[in-house]
Amino acid sequence: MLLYDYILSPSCYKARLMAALAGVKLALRAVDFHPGAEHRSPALLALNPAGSIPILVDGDLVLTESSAILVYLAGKAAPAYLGRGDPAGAARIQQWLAFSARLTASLGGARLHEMLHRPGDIESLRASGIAALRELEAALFEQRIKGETFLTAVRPTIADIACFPYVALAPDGGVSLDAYPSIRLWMRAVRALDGFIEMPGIHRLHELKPDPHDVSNLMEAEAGTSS
Ligand SMILES: N[C@@H](CCC(=O)N[C@@H](CS)C(=O)NCC(=O)O)C(=O)O
Repeated sequence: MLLYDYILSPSCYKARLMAALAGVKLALRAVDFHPGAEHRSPALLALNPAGSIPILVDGDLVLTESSAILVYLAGKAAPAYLGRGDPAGAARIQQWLAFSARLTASLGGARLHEMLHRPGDIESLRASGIAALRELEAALFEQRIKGETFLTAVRPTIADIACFPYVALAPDGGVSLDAYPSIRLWMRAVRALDGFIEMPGIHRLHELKPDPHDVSNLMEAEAGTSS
């Protein structure tokens, strides 16, 4: 499987992270996203007319949406990441996959504005990002009350992997995560998963890894740190 990839892209990182968690070996083809805008070159537009990365190629199959790539990688090698398959659970995962596109547009847009000087209304991008973070915080708080660490269950699913990167990188766009304790606990749980990999700006846990399924462990760990 070949991933058209850019190391600083949170959307590409979703695919790399899912592959790592699933134990799938990806061949990486580095795309000169910046400054070369290679994702808009004729060769890449032929693969993805939308002009975005990641793109995953597996034989004749070409996937150009990160959510579809997560479904494919999990389906191939880590079906637990697709949830239990009950109608409500499957629908909730889809709900979060759609929500992740709002994170890309808002927090991702703010990050592109700040890091690559993309034009855009930074205050409006940040405001939409903060609105999305508030929704996420409320949902994760509810999950914790139910004793569930992740977005749809006790165990992580592709919903978590789809939402994690742009949230974790929100500070790059000037959006602080200080006001969202449930989000910070959830990010720790994701970073503690077996097989977790880093990207620039998202690091492994330096502390002794807590059990991501034990909420009280996570709360204690969070209380003892400022990150
Ligand atoms: N809907 C796409 C969006 C991915 C996306 O926004 N990728 C960024 C890189 S992180 C991109 O290629 N943007 C094109 C551009 O900014 O020119 C997906 O989820 O795969």
